[in-house]
Amino acid sequence: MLIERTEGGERLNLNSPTTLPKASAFLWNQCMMIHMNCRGYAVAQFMQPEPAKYAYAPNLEAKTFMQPEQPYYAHHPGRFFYLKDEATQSLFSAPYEPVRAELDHFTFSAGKKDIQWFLKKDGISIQLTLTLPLDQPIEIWEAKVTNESGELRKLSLYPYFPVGYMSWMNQSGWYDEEMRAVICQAITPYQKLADYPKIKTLKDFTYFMADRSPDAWEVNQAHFEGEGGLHAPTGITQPQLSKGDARYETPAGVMQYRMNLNAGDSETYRFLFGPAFDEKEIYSIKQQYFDDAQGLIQAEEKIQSYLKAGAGCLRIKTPDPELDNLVNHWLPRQIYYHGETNRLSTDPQTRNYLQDNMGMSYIQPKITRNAFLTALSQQEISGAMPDGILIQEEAELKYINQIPHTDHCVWLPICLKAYLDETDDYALLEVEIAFADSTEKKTVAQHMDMALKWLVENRDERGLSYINQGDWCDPMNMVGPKGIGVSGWLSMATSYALQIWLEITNAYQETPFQEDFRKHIEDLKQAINKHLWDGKWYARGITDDHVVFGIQEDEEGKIFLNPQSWAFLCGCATKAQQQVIQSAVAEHLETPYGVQMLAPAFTRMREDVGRVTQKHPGSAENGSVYNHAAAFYVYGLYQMGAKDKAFDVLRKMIPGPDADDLIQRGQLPVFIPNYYRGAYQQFPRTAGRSSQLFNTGTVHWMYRALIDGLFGLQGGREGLGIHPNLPTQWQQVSVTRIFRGATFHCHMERHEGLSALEVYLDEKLLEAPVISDFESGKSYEVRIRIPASH
Ligand code: CEZ
Repeated sequence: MLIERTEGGERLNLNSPTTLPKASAFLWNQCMMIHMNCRGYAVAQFMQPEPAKYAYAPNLEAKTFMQPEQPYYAHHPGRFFYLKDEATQSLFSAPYEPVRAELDHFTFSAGKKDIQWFLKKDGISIQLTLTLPLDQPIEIWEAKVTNESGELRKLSLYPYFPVGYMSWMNQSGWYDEEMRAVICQAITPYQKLADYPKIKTLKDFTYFMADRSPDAWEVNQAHFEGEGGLHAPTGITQPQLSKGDARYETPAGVMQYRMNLNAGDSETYRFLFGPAFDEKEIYSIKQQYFDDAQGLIQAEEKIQSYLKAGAGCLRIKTPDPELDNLVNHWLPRQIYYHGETNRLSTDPQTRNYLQDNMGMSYIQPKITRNAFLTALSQQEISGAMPDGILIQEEAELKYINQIPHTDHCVWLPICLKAYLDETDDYALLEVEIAFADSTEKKTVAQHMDMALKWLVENRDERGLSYINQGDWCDPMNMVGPKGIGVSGWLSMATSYALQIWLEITNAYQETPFQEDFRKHIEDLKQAINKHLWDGKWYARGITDDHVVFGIQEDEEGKIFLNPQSWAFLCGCATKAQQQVIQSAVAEHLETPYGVQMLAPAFTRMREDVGRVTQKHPGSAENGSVYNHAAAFYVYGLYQMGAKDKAFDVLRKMIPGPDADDLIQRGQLPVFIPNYYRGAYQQFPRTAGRSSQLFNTGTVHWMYRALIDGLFGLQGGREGLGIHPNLPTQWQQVSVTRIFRGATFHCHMERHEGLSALEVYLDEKLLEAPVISDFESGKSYEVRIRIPASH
C-alpha cells in the first residue's frame, strides 16, 4: 500500500520516499508555516510582521510568494539527521535526503498537529516528529533512535539543520555551551537609510538548540561538508565534528551525539529551531521549553486545542471513504489555515481575503465578520475596493497588489451571502464604518451599494465590465490596459453579485437602488449574449483592439472555463445554451485529473491577452486544472441541478485513491493544491501533476459546494434548508451538520415510490424542507427521504 490512513483517518502515511518524491504536508501556527517535503526538504516562513525566513537557500534568494512545483536540490533548506555506525562507518540519513540510502522501512506520516517519519535501516529505527507551538515561530523536533538489531550498536547521530546564506552584509554562527545551541546571527540586507528603524527590530538570529549537550558540533557549513559532499560530509567521516564556527561564512546547525545502544534500547533527543531577536530571547526559549518540564507538554496542549477549534461544520459518511477523509479532516484544516494566516501576507489580495474569510464562515464566523469590516473600512469613497487589504499597521501593497484589477467588488456580496446564510447576522449590514479616503461613516449596506454601483459604472458602452490589467485571473494583464478591453467573466460576475445583493437586501431591508440594479442585471444579460455568445460557449472577453477572444476561431485559448461557470451562476444562459456549454466543456476541458481552466493552452505570447499566455502551457492559469476555477464550475453545476457532473468534477480534485492517480499527481490527499497540470492533449506526460501549493481559494468553494450543493444543508433566513444533490449512484449518507450552535445528525436515504423529498425532525415530518425550530447547544436527529429518481 502506497498510502494508508491511520488513527481513524487523523493521519495519512506514505510508504516510499521515491514514488511521490515531492509529496508533502504542512503545519502552521499563529505566526509561521512550514511546508515539509517527505524527503526532508522544507520551506518555512514566519511573520514579523512581513514574511521572513530563518533557514535560507545557499545563495541570495529573491523575496517572492510561495512557488508552485517548488524545485528541490541537494542544498535546499531542509532538516536532516545523519546516522553513522561507528563500527562499520556506514552512513544513512533521515528522513531520506541527503544520503538517499535505500531504507528498510520508510513512513512519512502527515498529521494535523505534527509530521512524523518512521524509518528503519540495518536494525536501527529512527522516529522523527515535528510540531509547532501555538504562538511562536519555533520548530520542535524529536528524534528517537532505537536499536532493533539484537546486539550492541555504537552509533553517532548528527542532526544537520542548514541555515544557509543569511545575508551578504553580515552573517556568522557559533556554538554556545550554556544554551546548548548553535546561534547564528545576521543583518537583513538593506540600503535605504529609511529602512534602518525597521531592520533593527527584525529577528535576525537563527538558533538550533538541543535538550542535551552534544559530544561535538559544527557551525561552519563548508567545513562540515568538506570534499565529501552532502552524501558523505567530511565532518562525519571523521571521528568527531571539529567544533568550528562561521565568521562571515555560511552557518549550519550540526551536532554529534554518540550512543552505545544495547539491544532494544533507545535514546530520544529534542531540538528547537527558529528565529529570534537576540540571545536573550533564545535563552528565554530554552527556559520555557527545556528548563521547565511542563513547557513542551503545555505547548502541545495549546496547539491541539487551537486546531480543534478549526474542525468545521461537517462530518460525513458516504460511500466514498476518500472523500469522507478529506472533508472530515483536511479540508476544514486547510480553510482554517487560510483564514488564520491570510497566506502569510500582510496585504492579502482583496479577492483572496474575502474568499478566505468566506470559508471561515463555516469555521469561525466571528473572524469573517471582522474581516468584512476591515475590508470595507479600506473601500474608497468612489465605491472601489483596493487591490489588497492591509491587515497590519505598517503594511503596504506589494507585488500583484500594485497591478490594477477590476473584480474586487464582486466578492463582497458573494462572500457575504455565505456568511449570512451561516450566521443570520444581518445586523452586520447596519454597522457604520468610514472609508480609506474619507472619515464619513456609512452602514455596511451602504458600502455594499456603493461597491455595486462602482461595478455597474465601470462598464463600456456595450454594457460589459472593463478589465484593465486583470480580473480574477491575475496574469490576464494585456486585455484592457488602455481602458477599452472588457472581461466576459467579470460582466457575469457583476450580474451575479448584483443578484446576490438583491437577494440579501430583499431578505432584510430593500436597497434604494433595487430598480436600478434589476435593470442592470437585465442589461448585462442582453450585452453578454449579444457580444460574447459564440454559438457553443461564452467568450472570455474583448481586447483593447476590439478582438473577441476565447472563441471557436481561436487556435489557442479557444475556450475558458470561468465564463461558462459564471454563466450558470448569473443565469444569463438559456437551458439550451447550458446544455451546449456543458458538452463543450466536456469535449475541450475535462481530463481525468479535473477540468482545465482553458484549452488549448497557449504556447506563445498573445500580446492582447497578456502574461497568462507566457506561463508554461498546462501550468497555473495557462490551462492547468486550476482547482479554484474548477470549484466555481462545480458550484455552478450544482446551481443548475447537474448533480452527477458536479460530483464528478469535485471528486477529481482529490488525489487517488488509485496508485496510478496518486503517482501521476505526486501529492497526498491532505490538501487540495491550487492546480494540477493541464494541457492534457499537448503534454500528456505531465498532465495531472500537482503544484504542491496549498494556498488556494479552492477550498472555500469546495466546502461551500459540499454544504450548499452536494448535501444541500444550506442556511437561510428561515433556518437550515435541506436540498440534497447526492450523485445518482449513492443510496444513502450520514452527515453531521453543525449549524448556528446546534448539531444535526442527518441521515439521507433514497426511497422508491416517493414523489417529493421528506424531512423528519426527531421523527416528525416537516411541512417544508427547512428546519426553523431549533436551539443552539442541542442535538437533533434528521431523517431525509429522497425520491429514488432525484
Ligand atoms: O495567484 C492567484 C491569486 O492569488 O491566482 C488566481 C487569483 O484569483 C488569486 O487571487 C488566479 O489568477 O501570475 C500570477 O500572478 C499568479 O496568478 C499567482 O500569483 C497566483 C498563484 O497561484 C499564487 O498562489
